[in-house]
Amino acid sequence: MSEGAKGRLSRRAMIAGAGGAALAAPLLAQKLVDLGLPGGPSLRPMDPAFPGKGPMIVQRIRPPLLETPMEVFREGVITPNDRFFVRWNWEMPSEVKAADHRVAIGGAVKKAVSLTLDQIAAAGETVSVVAINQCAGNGRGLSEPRVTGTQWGNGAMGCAKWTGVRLKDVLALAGGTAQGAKRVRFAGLDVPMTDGAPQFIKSVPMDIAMRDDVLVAWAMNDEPLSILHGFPLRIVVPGWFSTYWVKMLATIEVLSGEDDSYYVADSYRMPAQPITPEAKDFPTVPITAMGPRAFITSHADGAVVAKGKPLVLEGIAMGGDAALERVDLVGQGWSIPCELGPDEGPYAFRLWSVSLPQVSGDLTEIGVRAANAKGAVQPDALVWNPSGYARNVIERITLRAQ
Ligand SMILES: Nc1nc2c(c(=O)[nH]1)N[C@H]1C(S)=C(S)[C@@H](COP(=O)(O)O)O[C@H]1N2
Ligand SMILES: [Mo]
Repeated sequence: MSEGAKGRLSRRAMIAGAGGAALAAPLLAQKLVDLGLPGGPSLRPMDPAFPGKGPMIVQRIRPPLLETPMEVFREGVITPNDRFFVRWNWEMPSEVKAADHRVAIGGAVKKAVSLTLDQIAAAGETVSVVAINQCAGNGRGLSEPRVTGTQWGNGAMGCAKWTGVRLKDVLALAGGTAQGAKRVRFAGLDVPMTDGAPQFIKSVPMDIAMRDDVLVAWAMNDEPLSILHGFPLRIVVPGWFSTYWVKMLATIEVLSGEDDSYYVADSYRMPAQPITPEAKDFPTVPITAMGPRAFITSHADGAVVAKGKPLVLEGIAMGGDAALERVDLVGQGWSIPCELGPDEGPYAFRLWSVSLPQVSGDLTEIGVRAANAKGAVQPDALVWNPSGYARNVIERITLRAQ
């Protein structure tokens, strides 16, 4: 590993703390944002008072659920740390001491170990990957009919450069996994807030755990992870929804069987086949890999554009678990290919733009449709599911010509 990266890990702050008081601070100077949610209250406060954060849409204060305003995605493919969305299922510790932190590796390994941050950093080559961290419930607030869960707009996503070591190199420090090992499970330092509630633990199949780009990461956009984003270490699984990207990593457990824990066996699952909202008792599958998505960021729904003039539309797109192949601007029965911006790797956002020579009238219900290298294309109609997971329907807006 490079000396620079090693230095970064050991030289960084000994303690990262969000400051419980700051987290509980009243929402001062509230500005309200309208997320355009069809099925219920749509206004949310914007609050700049969270530690290390600029203005964020506050979905919940404790445990924090902070959404990124869409205009942030205009700035480029990297989402700045101070505008990156935050999601905790349970309360997170408000302080973590790096020197005392250990990651315990156990279960179906040759030798159970408890590792310091320096031992993790020295596990292998330091690797960086630019990847989108997207909540499985991103955009679920736009579902019709309404679904349960945090009513996110589309700002529960962000793209960062993540730096750490490979998970497989960390597992090797425990002598490797036993034959027949099936899954690798992760737990953080956060614990349930109510008695008897399940801990937030998640596991991935062995073949995913052994991928060269699945990391135990300590840096996000070249800064140590903040407490909100999982100081001191988090799992990064490029192309998979961030429910698997366990923060404040404290335990790695290799399983020799299936995972029957709540957040894998009972939650974060989707109907195996499309269902209607009335359906009961249907088979489910875990949500895992992401699909392609694209967003118009240059114009909001209802924006006014100049009639008779040229128009440039811009935005961001992602391929999901494969490289972005193309983006098309689509209207009612027409489509125009968009130009793609710089390629930061298959798991990153990519900018797109398209120039229309002349606006002749209203642009009604236009959207952008992304397709990825695996042949997945964004659907025209919402594939509704009871938790609004994995939304990737084409998002449409109308522009008024004047
Ligand atoms: N320890 C821990 N890790 C976690 C979670 C959690 O509640 N606890 N939530 C997961 C979910 S559901 C999401 S969407 C992402 C959010 O990552 P972020 O807050 O860094 O954006 O963290 C994941 N990792
Ligand atoms: Mo999530």
